[in-house]
Amino acid sequence: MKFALVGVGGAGCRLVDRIMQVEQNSDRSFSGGNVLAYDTDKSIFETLDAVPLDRHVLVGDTHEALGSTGADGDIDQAAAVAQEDRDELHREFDKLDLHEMDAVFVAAGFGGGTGGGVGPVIVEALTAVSELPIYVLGVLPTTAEDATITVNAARSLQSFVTHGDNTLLFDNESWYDEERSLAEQYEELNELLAHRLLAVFAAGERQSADIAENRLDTSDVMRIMETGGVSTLGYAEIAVHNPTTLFQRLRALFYNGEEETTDAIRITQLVKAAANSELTLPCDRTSTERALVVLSGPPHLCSRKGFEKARQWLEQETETVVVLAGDEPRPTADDLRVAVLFSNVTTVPRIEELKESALTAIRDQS
Ligand SMILES: Nc1nc2c(ncn2[C@@H]2O[C@H](COP(=O)(O)OP(=O)(O)OP(=O)(O)O)[C@@H](O)[C@H]2O)c(=O)[nH]1
Ligand SMILES: [Mg+2]
Repeated sequence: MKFALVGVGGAGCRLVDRIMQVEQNSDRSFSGGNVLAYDTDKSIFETLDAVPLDRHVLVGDTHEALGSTGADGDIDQAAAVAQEDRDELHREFDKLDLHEMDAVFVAAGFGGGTGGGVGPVIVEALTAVSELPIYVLGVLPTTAEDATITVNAARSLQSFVTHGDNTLLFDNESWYDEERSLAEQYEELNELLAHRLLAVFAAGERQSADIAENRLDTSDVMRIMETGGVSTLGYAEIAVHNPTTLFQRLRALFYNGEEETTDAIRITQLVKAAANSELTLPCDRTSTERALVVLSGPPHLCSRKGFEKARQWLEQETETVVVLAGDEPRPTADDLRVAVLFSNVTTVPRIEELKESALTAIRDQS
């Protein structure tokens, strides 16, 4: 799938920058440089490595209400400024070659003033000007952060889900290490999310792609995302011995006569491990509406039988009729990777908790 990337606020810009770095260091092309980074705080732009200068968009610099460090957690102020400067913000969309894209991802930290305030305005505007699906890549805060951040996140979640076509979430609370400061872990967390996201959405965008057995189609990914609502990703990988020459392969076959069965079992186990892995947003898997499973690795080790069995298992496990599957061949790889996308999950304890904490915080303030 080809998708444009739009980052809003600190978390959004850092995430987009990380995803672009992965793209530049790989043989894949998915955004093709179609990127924008919006923030009310200009200091963020100096920290970006991959997003080029002409794609940095400073929001609200003519508004005195915003100080030199931007919205600073004030979601209402940020949203008001974005609404006022709407036309200027939209003009930047012209830099994106949307005709070449299948979708747009708008990334933001939901707890931020800028991410939570400017983000939904941008999502709404993109929906209005483009026929493409506008997906949100959102980060939920930790429970240890300020009440303002919790309230922002609960409020912006509502707006993002309303305006976006699907909202893929990452929960900092579930993933960060309490022993260390959160900011210190941003890079690792972003890396982890980028890796999972690309395992699904950039599969098939390799320039040297072989023909896959069961090729993952962009239309399949879009069909899974069509549900709207909130989505989450699971992931697992294992190292494999990948004999690449014919001689090595024949020798492996000679020493391991039951190769095919073991390959099938390995694939089934790997899909189960991915589905049961810690999700980017933990949830009850049976509450998902649709699911997608993507397998990637050396084609001769991607057992078709094992993969189909695993897909059926996932169908039962999630009590879902629509479970699509696809694979991405990487002939010289020495690992197998499986990513699972659960779309429109409705039983999500972290979201209930976030809403309750936000209500308590609002009550305490008044
Ligand atoms: N995983 C991850 N989370 C982040 C990152 N940066 C910020 N966050 C989270 O997102 C929340 C919002 O932070 P920012 O994105 O910096 O806020 P902003 O959108 O710039 O908004 P203001 O600075 O308030 O204008 C934080 O409270 C963290 O929970 C990041 O790089 N990675
Ligand atoms: Mg900021």
